[in-house]
Amino acid sequence: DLPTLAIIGATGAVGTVMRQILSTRQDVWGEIRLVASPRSAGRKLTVRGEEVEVQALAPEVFDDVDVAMFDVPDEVSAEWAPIAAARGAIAVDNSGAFRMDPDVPLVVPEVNAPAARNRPKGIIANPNCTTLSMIVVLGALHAELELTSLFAASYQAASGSGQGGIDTLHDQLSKVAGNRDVGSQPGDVRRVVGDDLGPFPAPLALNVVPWAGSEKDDGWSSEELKIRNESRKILELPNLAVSATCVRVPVVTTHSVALHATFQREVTTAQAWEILRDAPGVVLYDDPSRAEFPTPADVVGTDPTWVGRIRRSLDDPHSLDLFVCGDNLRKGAALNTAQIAELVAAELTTQ
Ligand code: 2RA
Repeated sequence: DLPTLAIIGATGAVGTVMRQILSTRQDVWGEIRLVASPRSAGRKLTVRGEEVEVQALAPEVFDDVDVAMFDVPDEVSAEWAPIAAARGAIAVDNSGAFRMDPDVPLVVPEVNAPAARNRPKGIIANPNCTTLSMIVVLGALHAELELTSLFAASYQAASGSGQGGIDTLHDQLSKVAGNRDVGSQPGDVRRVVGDDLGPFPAPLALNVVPWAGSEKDDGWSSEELKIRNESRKILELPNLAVSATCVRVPVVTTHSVALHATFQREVTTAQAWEILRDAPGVVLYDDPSRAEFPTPADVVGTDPTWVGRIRRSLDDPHSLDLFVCGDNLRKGAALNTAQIAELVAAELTTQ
């Protein structure tokens, strides 16, 4: 029998992409249960071409479930993933609640699939979308060259802040559209977009905002620390030197990251191309003479991590500079969660 899957948070932005992804996979799951807050219970949603009624989150929804995917806020996962595990399901969690728990593996199937088997709490965590936008490329390079330090500057899309982020960006863009004067005087963009900045601390239309996430010690943002801590855990490099600056840009969906990565071994641009051309889950798109490099507008809606602008550092033969783009709602969230769940499904069906 094929295993039973429950999606907790089936109605949200990531849950919607998850249902699309599961609809392209016909032979992995038996029953698929859709679960959400009591507010959404009773709604009918389509998955694999069938209408399924949404159930309200309660302990009984996990009965006979093999894998439960969580796409809900941290506090909901913190409470309910252990309940799912206690009822016999493997929980695959896309919140921040368990990512740094030493008894919970943090898994990116292309990079550290075997880690998914060691899950003493019955919980597997999915990384943050910014980490996921770059880690498949870094994992492939690290496997050959041994990463020793990383500088990352992100260009994060509005949808990383949820539907409210997308709506805010569109509202602001419609206010500035057609106004050819706006953007030439200090404060004029703020005046035109108004006081309601949605989830962002500054206007996002016609702007870039050097802040994403919540405030942590000494000026760092939560997003910057996630890049550092999660990369260290996934790559099993607890002392990896990492500095990140996270920036929000007026893009709807797809995060980009500019990377400066230093390796134990010397590297050439041609060698990096060779590694990345064959890396699973990666598209090498790197010919600036033909305007070939990844951009969010071209990458959105696709599954792989795209990489281009690969250059060996002019000052250090051990370092590369590169630019990556990944859809933050697909590989950055729903797709990686689905891939982890499929690893577990394969394990269960071969037992
Ligand atoms: C963001 N990475 O882009 C976050 C979402 N988890 O805001």
